[in-house]
Amino acid sequence: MNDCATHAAEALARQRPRWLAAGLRELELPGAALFVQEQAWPAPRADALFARLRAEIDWQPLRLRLFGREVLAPRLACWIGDADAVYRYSGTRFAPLPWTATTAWLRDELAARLGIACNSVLANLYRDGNDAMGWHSDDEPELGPAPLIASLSFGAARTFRLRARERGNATRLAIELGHGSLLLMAGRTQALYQHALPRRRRVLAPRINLTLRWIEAGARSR
Ligand SMILES: O=C(O)CCC(=O)C(=O)O
Ligand SMILES: [Mn+2]
Repeated sequence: MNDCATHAAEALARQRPRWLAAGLRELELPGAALFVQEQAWPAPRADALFARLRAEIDWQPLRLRLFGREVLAPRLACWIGDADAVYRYSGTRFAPLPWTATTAWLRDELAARLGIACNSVLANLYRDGNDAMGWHSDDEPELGPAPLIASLSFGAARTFRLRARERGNATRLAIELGHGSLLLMAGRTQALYQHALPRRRRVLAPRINLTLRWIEAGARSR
C-alpha cells in the first residue's frame, strides 16, 4: 500500500468501532467499506425532514455535459456547502449555495453521532421512479484519495446498485435505501466500485438524497 492508502486504512480502522457502536451495520463487498443504518432517522422525524428539505432547498434542473453536448439530468439537484467548497462534476463547476437550516442540522448530527466532518452536500430530488442517476464513482480529485461520503435518503425507497470497476469482475451489490436511511461509503469504495440509482417506473412518489462530502482544502482553489 502507498502512503495515501495506508493513511486511509488507518483512518477507517479508527472510525469503524464508533460507527458500529452508533448502530451502523457493515456490508460485505470485497475491498470496499460500506456501512448502513436503515432507520437512522425513524418516522415521524424522517417525514418532517423530507418536508423541510423539499421546501427549503432551491431545487434546480441540472445541466450535464455528456460527449460534448449539454443534457438535462433526470432529476433536480442543488449543491450546498461552505463558500469555498467548489466542486467540478461532469464538466460543470458548482459553486455552493449556503447551508439551509435542515442540511446544516443533518451535517451537525453526522458530526455528533459519527465524528464525520462535511463541508458540502449534493442534494438530489428524484421526482418519481422515472428520475435516476447513471453509473459513476465519486472520485473527483477534490474528494481526496479515499472519499468519505454520507448518503441520506428520505421519501420513496429506491434500489442503490454497486458494481466493480475492474473489467471482468462481476461483483455487484444492491441495497434498498428507504425513508430515513443512512449509507456511508468510505475507504476504497469509490476506487473499486461504481454506483447508480436506476429507474423504477412503478415508483410514483418522490425521493430526496443528500450526499454529504468533504472537499479537500488543497484541491479547492484549482
Ligand atoms: O441518490 C442516490 O442514492 C445516489 C446519489 C449519488 O450517487 C450522488 O449524489 O453522487
Ligand atoms: Mn455518487
